[in-house]
Parts: sequence; structure tokens; C-alpha cells
Amino acid sequence: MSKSAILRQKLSKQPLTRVIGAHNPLSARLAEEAGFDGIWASGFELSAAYAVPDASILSMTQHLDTTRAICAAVEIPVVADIDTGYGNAVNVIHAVTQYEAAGAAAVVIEDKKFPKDTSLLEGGRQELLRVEEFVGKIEAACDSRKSSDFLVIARTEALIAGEGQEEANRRATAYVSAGADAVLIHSKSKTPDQIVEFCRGWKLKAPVVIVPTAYPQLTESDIVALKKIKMVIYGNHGIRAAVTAMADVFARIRADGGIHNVDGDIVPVTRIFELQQVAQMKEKEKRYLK
Ligand code: SPV
Ligand code: MG
Repeated sequence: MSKSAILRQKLSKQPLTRVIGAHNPLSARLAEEAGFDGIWASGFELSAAYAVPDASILSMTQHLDTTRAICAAVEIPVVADIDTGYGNAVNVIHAVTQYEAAGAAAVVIEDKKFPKDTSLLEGGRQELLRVEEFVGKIEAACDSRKSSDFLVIARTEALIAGEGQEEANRRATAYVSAGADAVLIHSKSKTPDQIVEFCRGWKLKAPVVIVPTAYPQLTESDIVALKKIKMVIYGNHGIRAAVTAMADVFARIRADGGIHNVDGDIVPVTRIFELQQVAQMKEKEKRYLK
């Protein structure tokens, strides 16, 4: 079964599909080991890894190359965060073709204007596209996929832009009518109230996707109880964990005047060999080096 067929099946059969952000193949491999259903090839995480804002600064090629490398490193499906689709509907056609060929199982496209600003930023520049224009982009995405299993997820930023529930529902409904397989409703509210309200008003069959970074108190069992949400994306916990761990170890090495104290507290180099699949390479050497 293709990865997009696996993801499609998980979405329709599992109570909740759990996806986590990665910024490189190594973090994706750790997520796979931890038992996640899929990887979120996050624009925010990759931008952070390059130490630049998540504001359409990285090129499509930079994100695409990382997504391709992640797809090659894991067996589980990859959901590609393609921001606004890198331009208009014509750019979306190019992006969808490229991301599907790179091995992604799904794309998420958001209804903001290009260049976008990151969603969770206090006072961020959140400008929405006209609904008709975004409908055209969703239609273009659906029509340009090669496999009908490849998922097109429409993300509305209506709540992020302060447009309210009615507008969020109107947009999400229009995007599903345009062919979107699921709707991602994003919220930066510090409580899950906006998401709970959106779910109450959501009458269509298309599954809802959330990114609960701003309201971490919402557990997976709470999400399942809301009935409408079939996918949760943990957006940036990989990069935040990496920053926490690296800052701590780097500071300790400076304070201690050497690596003698931290050495026992971090994974041994052999663990990195394992993640690099060095043993598998050695098997190949045995077989093929003559
Ligand atoms: C990302 O991880 O890139 C996202 C989620 O799109 S958020 O950063 O919350 O917008
Ligand atoms: Mg993003």
C-alpha cells in the first residue's frame, strides 16, 4: 500500500491519527521510533532550523528537499506543510506535483496571502486570501495530484486572523466543496474553546485536523471525545526539545570547562550510528565490497 493510501486509511479507520513535526530526517526517524502515525514536514521547524522566521523566507526547494529526505528516511506517511502553496493556483499545481513525486502522502495548504507570517506570533500579519481564490487553489491541488489517495488538506486561518467562527465555518465548507479531503482549523487561543466551538458547528463528513500548540491542555482523549477531529499535529515539539537539550548541554560544557560531566548524560555516539543505520551499511559492505 502506498503511504498516501495508508494515511487515508488511518484517517478513516482510527479514532485519531497522531502526527508530529520534524525538521530533518533524524528527527523524523526518532518520531517514527516513538510510534507516531506520521510526520509533519513543518515549515516552522525547518525555518527555525535555518534560524530564520517562518515567513515565506525559505524557498520551496529548500522545504521540498528536506521533505524528500524525510520521506526517504521513514516508512510512515509524511504530511507536507506547503504554507500558501508558494504563490497562486499555478504555483500550487507545481508544488503538489513536486511534493507528491518527493514521496509526501499529503499536503496542507493555508488560506493566507503570500508571503505569509507565522500563525502563533503575537501581532503577526495575518491576511487572508479571498475565498474564491483559495477555492481555485484547492481545485488546482486536487486536479494535479497523480494518485487519488494523495490527500489535499485545506487549512483555514480565519480564527488566527480574528475573523470568527462563522467565517471559519464558511471557508472550511467552501474548501471541502472544492475537493479538500480534510480541513485544518488553526487557533492561537490559549484554551481549546475556539476549537470546541468549531467542532460543534462542523456538520460535514470531512475530518477536522488541529495543531494544539497554543492549547496544550487538550489531550488526545479530549480530542477524540469531540468526535470531529481525526488528525492531531504536534507542530514544533521536536525543535523545541532540541533547543532545550542543546542549550543546556552547551551551557554546561562552558561552565564545566570541558565535556567530562555531560558525556554520561547524552546519548553515546553508538546511538547516533544506530540512527544512521551504520549496521545496515556494514551488511552491504560484506555483501558487495570485493
Ligand atoms: C508549522 O509547524 O509550520 C505550522 C504550525 O504550520 S504553526 O507554526 O502553528 O503555524
Ligand atoms: Mg507552517
